[in-house]
Amino acid sequence: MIILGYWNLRGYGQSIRLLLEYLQVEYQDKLYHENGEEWFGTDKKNLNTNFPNLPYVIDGDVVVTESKVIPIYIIKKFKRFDLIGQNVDGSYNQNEITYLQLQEILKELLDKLEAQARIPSFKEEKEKIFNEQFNITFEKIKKQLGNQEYLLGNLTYVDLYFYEVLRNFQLFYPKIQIFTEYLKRIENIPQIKEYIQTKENKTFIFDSMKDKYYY
Ligand SMILES: N[C@@H](CCC(=O)N[C@@H](CS)C(=O)NCC(=O)O)C(=O)O
Repeated sequence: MIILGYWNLRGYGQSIRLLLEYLQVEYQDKLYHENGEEWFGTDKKNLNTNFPNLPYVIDGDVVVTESKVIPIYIIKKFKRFDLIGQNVDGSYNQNEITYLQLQEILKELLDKLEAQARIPSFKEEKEKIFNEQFNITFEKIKKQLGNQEYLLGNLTYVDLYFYEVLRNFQLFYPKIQIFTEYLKRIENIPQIKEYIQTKENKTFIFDSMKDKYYY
């Protein structure tokens, strides 16, 4: 059985959990306690890879780390090339490129939010920051989405990632409604719906980390 190892929080692990749920793969959601004892004390040293980190996936003898790479491993394993915008025969597909672009853009957006939210003045200035910095990117993504159901037309992993980015924005910007229909659409995918209703860990960030953010 695939083991997904990550801290007991959403973070870099959540969209990978959503992918495994979407694919209805049986997996162990190995959650590490925030005190880090189990991870740093034992498992990190014993993980059979030159690049031990969280999240990781263990699948038999295969160990994969790096949050952008793990989904590719899973998607290739289950031959769902469509979920990374690829054609089965490897021939050129513009979606494969747009997928990679979106992944970078969305990661930057999330990193920027997390960096900004660690600055004490964020609490007072967050609306201004949203309008001056984040909204520009959201407008571009809106254009990409257009009238399609998902960012590349059909569902890909980047939608599950974008979903998680939007959930983060909801936490820091509860009053701003963005991509509401799209969010609902993702949440209504049967496997995702089931996961949210039954297993989703509502704890967003460690209690200890909450102190690091201003919202
Ligand atoms: N580039 C890596 C970064 C991973 C990373 O920074 N992981 C953090 C949590 S988000 C961590 O605590 N890693 C455990 C460690 O450094 O041993 C990825 O995208 O997976």
